[in-house]
Amino acid sequence: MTTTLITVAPTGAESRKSDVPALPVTLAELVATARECEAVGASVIHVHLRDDTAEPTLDLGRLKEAVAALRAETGLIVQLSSGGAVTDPEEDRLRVLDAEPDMASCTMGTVNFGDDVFLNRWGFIVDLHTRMQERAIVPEYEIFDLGQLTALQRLLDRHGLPYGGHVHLDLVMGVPGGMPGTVPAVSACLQAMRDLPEGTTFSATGIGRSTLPVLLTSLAAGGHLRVGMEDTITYAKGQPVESNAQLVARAAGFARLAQRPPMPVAAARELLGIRR
Ligand code: KMH
Ligand code: ZN
Repeated sequence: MTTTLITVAPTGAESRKSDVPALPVTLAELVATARECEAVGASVIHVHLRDDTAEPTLDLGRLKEAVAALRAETGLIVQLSSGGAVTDPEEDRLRVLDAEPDMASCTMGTVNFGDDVFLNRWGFIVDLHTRMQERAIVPEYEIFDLGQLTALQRLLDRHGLPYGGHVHLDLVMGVPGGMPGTVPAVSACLQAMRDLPEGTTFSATGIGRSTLPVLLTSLAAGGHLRVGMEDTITYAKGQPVESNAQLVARAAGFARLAQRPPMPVAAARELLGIRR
C-alpha cells in the first residue's frame, strides 16, 4: 500500500503569539508539539524559531539547540526553514545550514508575499542548493508559483541533483501574490513536474482557506501533505486551530480514507534519501 508523507509546519514566521496563543514559540512548546504530531502521523517537521519575545529568529545557537532537542525527543526528520521571515538577510538564511539539520527548505524564486516581497535571487538559490549538496543536507524545494518549477528544472540541469539523489518539492499555494490553492493550479503544477527527474515527489499545502481544497487535491493526485499553524490558524469557519496535532490528525484521517495512510518515519528517510 502506498503511504502519505505528512510534514508539519507548526510555527512559521508570520503569526504573532499574542494573536494566536496556541502557536508554539518556545523550545519546550516546539518539542511538545513535535511529539504530539509524530504520535498522530507526521514524519517531517518544518521549523521556524522564535526569540524570547516570540519574534522570528535565525539565531544559530537556538537553531542548533532545536535540532538537538528534536532529535533527542522525537524520531522526526528535522527540516529547518532557510526562508525565515521576509526581512531576514541572505547571509543569515545561509547560516541556517550550519545547524546541520536533516533537511532545509530552498525556495525556488521571488514572490510577492502579501504586502511584502519574499526575495529569492537566482544566485542565492544556487548557493543554498550547492551548500546543501556539500553538507549532506536534503533540500525541500518550496514552490510558490508555477514558473518556479521551471526554475527548479534549470537548477538541477545546471547544478546537479540534491544530496541523496531524490527530488522532493512542496507546493505552497494560496499565498497572496503566489499561485492560488485550486484544482487547476495543482493540475498545472503536475503537468510541469513531468519535466523533473523521474521519481520526483511532491507535497502540497494551502494557506488559509485553501487548506482543505489543496489537501484533498494533493491526496487525489498522489501527492503528500504539509499542514500546520504556519499555513493555517483556522480549523473551520469561526473555529481557531487548537493545536498542530489537530491538523496532523485531520490530514492523517483523510490519508487513511484515501487508502494511503501516514508514512512511517523510517520510510520517509528512505524516500527522501536522508542518511544521517
Ligand atoms: N516565512 C516565509 C517568508 C520557508 O520556510 O522556506 C518563507 C517561508 C518559506 O516560510
Ligand atoms: Zn516556512
